[in-house]
Amino acid sequence: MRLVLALAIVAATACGSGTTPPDADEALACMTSGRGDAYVAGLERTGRSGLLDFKLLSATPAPPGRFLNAWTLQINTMSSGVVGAPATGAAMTVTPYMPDHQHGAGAYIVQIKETADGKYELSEINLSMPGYWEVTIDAQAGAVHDTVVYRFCIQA
Ligand SMILES: [Cu+2]
Repeated sequence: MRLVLALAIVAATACGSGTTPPDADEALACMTSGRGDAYVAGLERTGRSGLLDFKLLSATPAPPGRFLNAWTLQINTMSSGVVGAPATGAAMTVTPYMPDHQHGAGAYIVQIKETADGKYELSEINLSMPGYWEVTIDAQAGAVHDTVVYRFCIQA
């Protein structure tokens, strides 16, 4: 009975409102588990389908931090593992998600603007809590569709 009550309290406070202090322990647990990507400028990932190449050219702040983030992303086509031409005019959705708490970025919608061929500025990426976040980028460039996930441990 006592255990059940303790678990209920943990569940209630894990994803609390702005009145609860940030959970520094959760950020530390994320780092220790090694689930997050180690941020470097130019962090490159091949999409799930191997059709697009994603390169996180820069992040503000760097490494990604709590609350609002802005990223510059280069997307190129890919064929048989070889990076090709810039993927211009891509339609994209960018979805931040905290799987451990099963919530996203609240009311914030990631803003996307192409500033050069295949180069996209993503802003208002709201990583609102310390801990493990997944940012899924889904891109449709012409007939080509691919998805990539960047994973970061966000500090308090
Ligand atoms: Cu959360």
